Amino acid sequence: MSKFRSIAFCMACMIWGGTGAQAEVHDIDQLIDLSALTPEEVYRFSPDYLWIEPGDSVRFLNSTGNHTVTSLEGMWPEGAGLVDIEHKPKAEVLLEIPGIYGFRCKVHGRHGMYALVVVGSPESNIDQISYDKVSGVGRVIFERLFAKMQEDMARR
Ligand SMILES: [Cu+2]
Repeated sequence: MSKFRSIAFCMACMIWGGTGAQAEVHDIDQLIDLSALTPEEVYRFSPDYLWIEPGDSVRFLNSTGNHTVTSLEGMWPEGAGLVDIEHKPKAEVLLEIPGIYGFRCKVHGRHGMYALVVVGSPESNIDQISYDKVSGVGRVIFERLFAKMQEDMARR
């Protein structure tokens, strides 16, 4: 296949995806909301939970100041590339491998700044989820996020 044709083919996969569905880009913002009542609401990802399809991307906004977007050890599908974003107003992450992805802010993780993204299906790593790298308040946050995920699993 010529170089031109292989590029054209790849663009077609990106645009149309394997199933014919168009890949989507989902925004997750990073906030410092000083009007919030609790520390875990002051420092947060918004939204802090998404269920997306393989091949979709998450565009993280405002990884600036002290915020980072960092893969959470113990909540990351095997084989998926690690993420570590800082000092970027916008950064897009393509998520192709199905599973549960945990994200933390390195600075505000202790205040519960975590997010959970399910790509396709949680099956691949749902049995290997570990809270070892999550602080006390993080556990409370993840219990809420996992409850949302279980509601979605029941619906699917
Ligand atoms: Cu932060």
